Amino acid sequence: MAHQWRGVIREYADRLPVTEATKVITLGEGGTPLVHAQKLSELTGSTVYLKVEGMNPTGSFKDRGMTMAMTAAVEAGAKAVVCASTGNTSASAAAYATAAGLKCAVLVPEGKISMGKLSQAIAHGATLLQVDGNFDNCLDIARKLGESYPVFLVNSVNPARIQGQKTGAFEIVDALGDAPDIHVLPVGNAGNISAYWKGYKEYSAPFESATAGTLPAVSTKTPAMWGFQAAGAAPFVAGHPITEPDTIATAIRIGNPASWDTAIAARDESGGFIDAVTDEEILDAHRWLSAKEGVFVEPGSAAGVAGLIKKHAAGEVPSGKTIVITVTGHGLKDPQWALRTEDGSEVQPVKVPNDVVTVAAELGLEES
Ligand code: AN7
Repeated sequence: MAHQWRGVIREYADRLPVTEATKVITLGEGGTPLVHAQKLSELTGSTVYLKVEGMNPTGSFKDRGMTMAMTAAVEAGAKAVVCASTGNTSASAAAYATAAGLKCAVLVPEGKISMGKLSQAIAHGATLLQVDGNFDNCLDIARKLGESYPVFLVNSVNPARIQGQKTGAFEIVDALGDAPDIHVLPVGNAGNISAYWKGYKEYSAPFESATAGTLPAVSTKTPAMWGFQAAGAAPFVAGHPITEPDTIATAIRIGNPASWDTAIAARDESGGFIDAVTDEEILDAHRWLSAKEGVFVEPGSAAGVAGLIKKHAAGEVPSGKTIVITVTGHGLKDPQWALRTEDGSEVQPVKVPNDVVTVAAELGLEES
């Protein structure tokens, strides 16, 4: 019988802090494609998959956590929610607040979020304030608002967010039949690497469900977590917060990650690492995904792929393994980068008259 995906809370209810009575706020998030990356597999000699999170309702992985955070907000009797964001969290919060019937305020760094994300927050009716500061400054303010004012904080410092986002790991194991050997992803505020590691750990051991007793282990192993930051915004590589983070990948332009300790734990417990890639490497990977794999992502989302390509060039990617890369947000969020050529010039589509012979000639076609 045909099955409609019910969103991550209902699909994984027995592994989330919800009950039968919970009023679930969902837009049908999760259930995203795990796409075999043919060219990356050829390159590395490993089997590489892309977890395409741009296919979520608002176009990024944030929706997995937002369904939980908004459900928790409603449960707590909140009337309004607030978040700081480099763009995707605000788009997601605005949409889910609308679904929940809550007011939503979002704080974004002025001039540093993409047009697509800005328009989503506005379209969904959020009150959007552009702060004269960076994401880290926005998050400081949002946390203080959550502590001292009647607004519910839906950033990933809210544990409900991490609970929802761990379902990405569940879906990958469910699709592959076991955990991959290596999991690669971009790292910004570090909620996602923390959430994936939590998910992989929970799936690799018996789990005490609040509603369904002891659930057996689903996977036989956990992957090494390989995180990649943008070189200009790489506090984990520096070993300390960065006060002036800078990168064209605005999604991950973050200098003082909130989930610092859990990200370090994910890195170390999994036997992985967190490294950096340059903006140049990010844009090359962005082009690789579009032109070779058929997957359109936003620049920040390409950081994991950039990292894999870089590690391969250094001879540090094993062959014969299973590797999953989370590509976190849709290319339509920030489409301008696709219209730039490698030398930085703007792509100009060729203009033709309304005439089949000229069009055929321009396409190099001969009449058959
Ligand atoms: C496309 O929206 O922080 O390491 O405020 O949008 O879990 O922060 C976005 C982060 C990766 C990094 N890829 O994830 C926000 C925000 C995309 C993103 C990240 C983000 P985390």
